[in-house]
Amino acid sequence: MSDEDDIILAELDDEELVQQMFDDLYDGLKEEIEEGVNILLSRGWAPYDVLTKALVGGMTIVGADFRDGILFVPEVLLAANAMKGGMFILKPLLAETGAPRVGKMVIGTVKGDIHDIGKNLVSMMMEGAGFEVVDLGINNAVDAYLEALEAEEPDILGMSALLTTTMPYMKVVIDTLVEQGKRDDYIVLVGGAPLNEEFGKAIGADAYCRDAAVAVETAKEWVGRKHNQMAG
Ligand code: B1M
Repeated sequence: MSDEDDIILAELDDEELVQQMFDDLYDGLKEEIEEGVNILLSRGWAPYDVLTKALVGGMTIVGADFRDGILFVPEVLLAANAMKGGMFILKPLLAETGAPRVGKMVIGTVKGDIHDIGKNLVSMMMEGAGFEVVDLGINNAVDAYLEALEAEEPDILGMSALLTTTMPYMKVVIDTLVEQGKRDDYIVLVGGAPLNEEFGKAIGADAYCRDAAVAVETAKEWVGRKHNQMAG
């Protein structure tokens, strides 16, 4: 999509640069994405704005063309890799708020599902908001969640799923917690593009989180509520 040879990113204005980053993400150009992120930061952009406006914005275009059969898995993998390059630069900046520790979360993508960009973003934002995050990675079976909950004793269990075929697995995890009498020990938050509030309720989660910012707000609210209950 882009004619990289002719373009010097630093010479573009903000709007042009973001458009160019959309093209570069589409083309899976990791170094250009990293450069674009650094330029926007040097111009005073907040790390969160770089993340949502340039990177997530670009990935939305990739997602639409993937859905429509214009892009295929290898190309989307390259785009994902480029996005991760940008996220790697932003991660310490998002975590740099100096916020006191407000709670702990274990999070992982469910069994059968290898999408991790959204989950990683949620982890980064939660860390930035002062949560300790234990990230279990992708393709987690129920035992992986249970072992981590036992070992880490978090306030929150977070689960991510990006496929309509894998999202029902969240219910398997929650049902197992119920069977073992452990469901009420944790706040269960779920997220991922195909989910919605109704699904979250139906599987017995405490809340569905539309995006990473909502995940942070929801986590703070529920942890605050839990601590108040314990205190009174
Ligand atoms: Co996949 N893929 N993919 N894919 N992929 C989707 C999800 C799809 C919607 C594309 C499409 O058709 N438009 C489609 C699913 C269709 C469906 O089920 N209805 C799809 C498909 C079909 C597949 C394969 C089956 C393709 C194939 O092999 N034929 C395959 C499945 C592999 C598997 O998992 N078993 C597959 C593979 C891949 C890649 C490996 C190529 C790559 C993943 C790379 C990676 O993650 N490391 C990939 C990608 C990149 C996508 C799209 C394009 C982008 C996903 C993404 O990263 N979005 C995606 C299309 C789309 O979603 N528009 C697609 C950006 C990210 C920031 O958003 O993940 O939604 P998201 O996360 C958000 C919120 O959802 C929320 O907060 C995040 C940040 O704001 N959130 C949470 C997410 N998890 C949360 C957890 C929480 C809270 C909030 O816990 C508390």
